[in-house]
Amino acid sequence: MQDILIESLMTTEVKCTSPVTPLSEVVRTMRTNRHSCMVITENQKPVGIITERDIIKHFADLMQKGREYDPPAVRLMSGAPVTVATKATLLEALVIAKSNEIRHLPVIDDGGDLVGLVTQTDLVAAYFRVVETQTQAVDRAVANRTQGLLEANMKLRELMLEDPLLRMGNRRAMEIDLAHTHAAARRYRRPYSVILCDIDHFKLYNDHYGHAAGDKALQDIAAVIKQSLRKSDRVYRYGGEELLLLLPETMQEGAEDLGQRLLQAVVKRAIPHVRHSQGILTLSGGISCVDAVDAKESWNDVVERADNALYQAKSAGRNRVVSFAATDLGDQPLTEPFPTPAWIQRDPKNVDPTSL
Ligand code: GH3
Ligand code: MG
Ligand code: MG
Repeated sequence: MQDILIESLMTTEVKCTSPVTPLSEVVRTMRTNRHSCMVITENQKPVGIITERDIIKHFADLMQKGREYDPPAVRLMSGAPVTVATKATLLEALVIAKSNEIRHLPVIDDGGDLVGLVTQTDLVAAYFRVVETQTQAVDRAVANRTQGLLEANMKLRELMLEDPLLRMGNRRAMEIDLAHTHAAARRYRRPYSVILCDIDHFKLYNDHYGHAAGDKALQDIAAVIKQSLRKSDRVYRYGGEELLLLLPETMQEGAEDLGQRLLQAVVKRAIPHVRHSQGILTLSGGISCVDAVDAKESWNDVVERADNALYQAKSAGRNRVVSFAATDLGDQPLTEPFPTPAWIQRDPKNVDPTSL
């Protein structure tokens, strides 16, 4: 699986043009070549992309509002496009396309130059081929009772990107998305935030109501969280009863607002939990934010900070979120007591006393 690299899937017949090309010429070229998108480049580096959808939207706007008929490409194109490297794997490209909800991925070489294009359709088709081949390997191993069954099964599992219970990306998908988002944030000096959520006293819930009810409650909470997210936000199953939210372009305040809304939404859902002091299931959250990515910091460090913040939310009484900004290292103990109810707790050294 690791061997399937994007360079073997991409088309190199990618049509590109400059930001000043008039839209009419872009449309003509796409039509002549039967291409569904065109990449906008400057010095061979992709700086934007125009898809059929963008063109339809432009003409719809034109009809409604009487917009300029033939603007230059730069006026229609997306900002810095999401790209993949030639050496990215199929799984990486799939996660990047899915998490960003994009259908066309320009492919760049080590120098950042445009060298090809891969579509989500190409990726999905290649993925199904690989899964099919691996499934056949498992079937053969079963039929022949060969030693390779364990290995074949493991390889098949490695291909999975979705958690079957919660119908969201699993940890593997999360790691790929985080690595890509972190690298992009660093390249473009953009912020992003991570919220690590953990259900409070969930072991007691399982002990009291049974594992099947636990599964159902997990699904309910996952649904509540999904409903509270913006389109660009992503949620992954981090492990057991822990979910990780990845919030691109979101700074500390925005992440805290969302954290607060999530906790409130779970409280509002009011799933009974008689062995919890509050009588219902609650969540705790740890937030870590990246303002302009510190060159030394890896995405693992960002998640670790969120984990430390979560730990503090638990120690402080649960049903709350604690947040650390990029510069907070998370090694300062919080001073007790917390004001209650406390939906949001910031690391005290950053707290504006007037805001509490
Ligand atoms: P805390 O408030 O400190 O987080 O306490 P907790 O009981 O939630 O934490 P702990 O780590 O002790 O227990 C986590 C529990 O979550 C134990 C485990 O059985 C349950 N769990 C994890 N994954 C699943 C799952 O997929 N289904 C069900 N039903 N339970 C799960
Ligand atoms: Mg846990
Ligand atoms: Mg828990």
